[in-house]
Amino acid sequence: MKSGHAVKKTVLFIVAGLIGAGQIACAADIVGVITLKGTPPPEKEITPLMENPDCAKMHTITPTTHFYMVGAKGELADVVVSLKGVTGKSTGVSAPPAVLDQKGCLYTPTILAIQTGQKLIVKNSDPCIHNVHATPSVPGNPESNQGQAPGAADLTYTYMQPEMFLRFKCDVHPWMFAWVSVFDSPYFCVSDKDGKFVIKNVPPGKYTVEAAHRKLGTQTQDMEVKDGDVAVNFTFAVK
Ligand SMILES: [Cu+2]
Repeated sequence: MKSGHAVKKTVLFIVAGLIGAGQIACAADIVGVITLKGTPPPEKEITPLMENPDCAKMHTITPTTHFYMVGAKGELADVVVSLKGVTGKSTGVSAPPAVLDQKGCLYTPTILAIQTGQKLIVKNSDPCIHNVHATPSVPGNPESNQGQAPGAADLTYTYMQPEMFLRFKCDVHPWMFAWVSVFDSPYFCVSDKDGKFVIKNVPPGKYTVEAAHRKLGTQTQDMEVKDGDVAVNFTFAVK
């Protein structure tokens, strides 16, 4: 009797395993590399930062803008890649919070992406005050403007409407910017320093993949997810 129970359990495990394997095989990852052709304009030194004593003491060399994060072979970071027009699929409410930090009188990262309903936590790691000023342009995403003293509690933001490059600025330090893209699905990724991106667990179907760079504009490619991972690469050119 005991062994019969054990056999039943084993069968259940096998069936559960097969169902699990089936689900994994059905969803695939979209992977790719973003490349920049040509030499981008030089980044600008943020000289006002070094004129502010509180901020200057946290730097030994003058920081620059980060408009084109490009590697030796043209690997382009900070490109926001997403599945265009996929809405109503957000898992943001249960996703771990995204974090935007203020460090050395700069936002880090400067480009990030979140889901609708996902918490965005803004930290102040600096020994000086910042004024976090979010300036959305899509109706339904609220503007907000809050001072954050050194050691103050983290600020938390949530946006319910998709928006590309929602701007965060600091009203104390006018050179501080971050751009947060909000998607109504989990299907997006910001390219890393190797220009790579992965959009995970995409259900089968036909999609338009959109790659958006804040300075270089937007490109799209149509593709289909069937039963395996799909590669989609993008090349941007300096205008
Ligand atoms: Cu600031």
